[in-house]
Order: sequence, then C-alpha cells, then structure tokens
Amino acid sequence: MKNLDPLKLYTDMLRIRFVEETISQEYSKQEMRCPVHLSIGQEAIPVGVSSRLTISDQIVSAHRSHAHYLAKGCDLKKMISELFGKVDGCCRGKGGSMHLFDLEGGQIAAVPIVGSSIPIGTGVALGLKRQKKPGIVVIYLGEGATEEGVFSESLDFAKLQNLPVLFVCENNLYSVYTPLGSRQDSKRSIIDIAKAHGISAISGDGNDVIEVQKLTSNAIIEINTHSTPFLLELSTYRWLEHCGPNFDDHLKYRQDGELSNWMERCPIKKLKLHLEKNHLINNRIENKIIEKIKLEISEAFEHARKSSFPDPTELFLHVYAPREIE
Ligand SMILES: Cc1ncc(C[n+]2csc(CCOP(=O)(O)OP(=O)(O)O)c2C)c(N)n1
Ligand SMILES: [Mg+2]
Repeated sequence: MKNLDPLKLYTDMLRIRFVEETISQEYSKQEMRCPVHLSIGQEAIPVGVSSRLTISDQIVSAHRSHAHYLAKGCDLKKMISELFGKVDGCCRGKGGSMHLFDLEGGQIAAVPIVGSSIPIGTGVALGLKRQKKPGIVVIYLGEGATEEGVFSESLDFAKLQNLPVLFVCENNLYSVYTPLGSRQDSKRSIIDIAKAHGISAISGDGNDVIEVQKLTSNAIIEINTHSTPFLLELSTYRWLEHCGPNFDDHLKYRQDGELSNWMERCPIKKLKLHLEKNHLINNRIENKIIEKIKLEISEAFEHARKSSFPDPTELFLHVYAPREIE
C-alpha cells in the first residue's frame, strides 16, 4: 500500500490541485489544443482510492482523468506533453487529455465515450482472472455513466464471472449542465442498482480522503476474500465548467450558493484541518511541500514545451486505422 500517511495524502491532493490549476492558468496560451475536463474539488476520491492500490492493480478512467492518472502514480511529464500534443506524451501526442494511458503506472486506459470505461475495465478484470494474475481493476465512472445501459450489463457480467472489480462512481451531481434531479428519479439509487445485481455497494463522502481510503480498504478486502466485485458511490462536486479551464457559475445552471457551499467542503481544506489538529503540519512543512510540487510542475511544462511534435510519418502508427487510405 502506497500512502497511509495523512501528510502523503495531503501532498498528493495538493499536487493534483496545483497541476490542474496550472493547466487552467496556461490554457489560454493555446499550446494545449485538446479539450480539458478538470476535476478541481474532486481530488479526495482518486487519492483515497489509489492510496490502497498496489502496482498490480490497474485503473480505467473516462474523460475527467487527470487526477486518476496522477494519483495512481503515472508520469506527470508524459501527461503534460500529451496535453501539448507532443511526441513525449503518454500517447505520443495523439490522444490529448481524454486519452491518458500509462501501462507501467497502471492507468490502462482513459476513454471519453461516456460509460465505456465500465465494460473495458470489466474486460481487463476478466483478462486478469483468466491469466491468474494478481490485482484488481478500479473502474472510475461518473453518475452520468450509470444512465448508460452498459452499466447494468457490466455489473451483471462482473458478478456472474466473480471478477475483481472495484466500481468507483464519482457522483458530482451533474452531467455537463444537467443536474441529477432532472435526469434520475429521486428514488433511483445507484447503490440499489448494484445490489440488485448481487454486488455489495456502499456510499460515502467523496470529499473526505480518509473516509475514501477506509471504504476502499474494506471494499478490497471484500473483493479479495469473496472473489466478487464491489461498488463505491462517493459524493463530490466539480468546481469548474464541465469542459474548459474556467468557473461557470454565471451560467446559472447550478443552484445559487451551491458552488460556494461545496467550495467550503474542499477536500484539501478538510484534511488540512485534520493535520493541524493532530500537529502533523506547520507552515514550514507545507511550504516545503508546495515548493517541491511547483518545481516538478514547472519542469513538466518546460519539458512539454521543448518536446517535438510527432513526425507526420507516425500518423498511422499505434492506431487501428489502416496505414494507407485508398
Ligand atoms: C456516449 C456519450 N454521450 C455523451 C457524451 C458527451 N458527454 C461527455 S462527458 C458527459 C457527462 C458525463 O457525466 P458524468 O458521467 O456524471 O461525468 P462528469 O462529467 O460529471 O465527471 C457527456 C454527456 C459522450 N462523451 N459520450
Ligand atoms: Mg457527473
């Protein structure tokens, strides 16, 4: 297990926050030409989950994947270069923000077609089981993705095949501009849908990294002890626009005061209070952490800027398209 130390959890969340804030600040320079879906405000879920994963465990993500990728320990330089469309990127510049892959780091895919992380991750788990390989697969999905039919189909298949899957539903209450209440009946429960397929499921506070860590621990014990999938539904909130670097509260699709209430419940602020209460942090320690993170981020951006664009001859390499179009 990687990081049981709360200061490490704090550092990991802060690192993700600063990476995404830097992307947000730098985006208008138009060097990053891919769309970006930032998850500022949602950092506790990937950090809490990944703190209980090992190198054999793999994750599959969707369009909002930066935090999942970084929390799993995948390479920051390769991520930023990918956003810049450069050859040093994790997809050699072809994928952009929504296709972050790092097989060594354990992010086996990030796929922006809503819902598709679910069957792909289920298939990866089937592969692990058939090849008798260790590890579990974490499938990240938004609550919007539970509205896709493939959610139920994959739950059923994963349960019938006793696959080592942890479904992690990040319920941030929105799919683009549409709130949950306009999309799902108030009695529709994601937990109950999992249970109806025979899968144990539990909900929790996705802005409390220590709670996420505990729930993940218990879920992994259940997966390994009973050879069964498990589902966590974690509540959280996206602060910025669905896609892009800006705040968008002026668009008024959120309730008045909703964003500021959730910003008060910032996962990083919450953990900092806990650290202060237990005398685990002071200004000196925090400044050192911040300095180190900022240096790493500026090096990653510098590396991306210096990296070359892929050679046009690479266009049909590493893709399913035929090498020659007739
Ligand atoms: C099949 C499909 N339908 C629609 C879209 C457009 N789209 C991209 S992200 C998104 C919202 C998904 O919401 P959710 O799963 O809750 O994730 P969140 O954006 O909140 O993290 C939509 C509708 C898409 N990419 N794929
Ligand atoms: Mg959502």
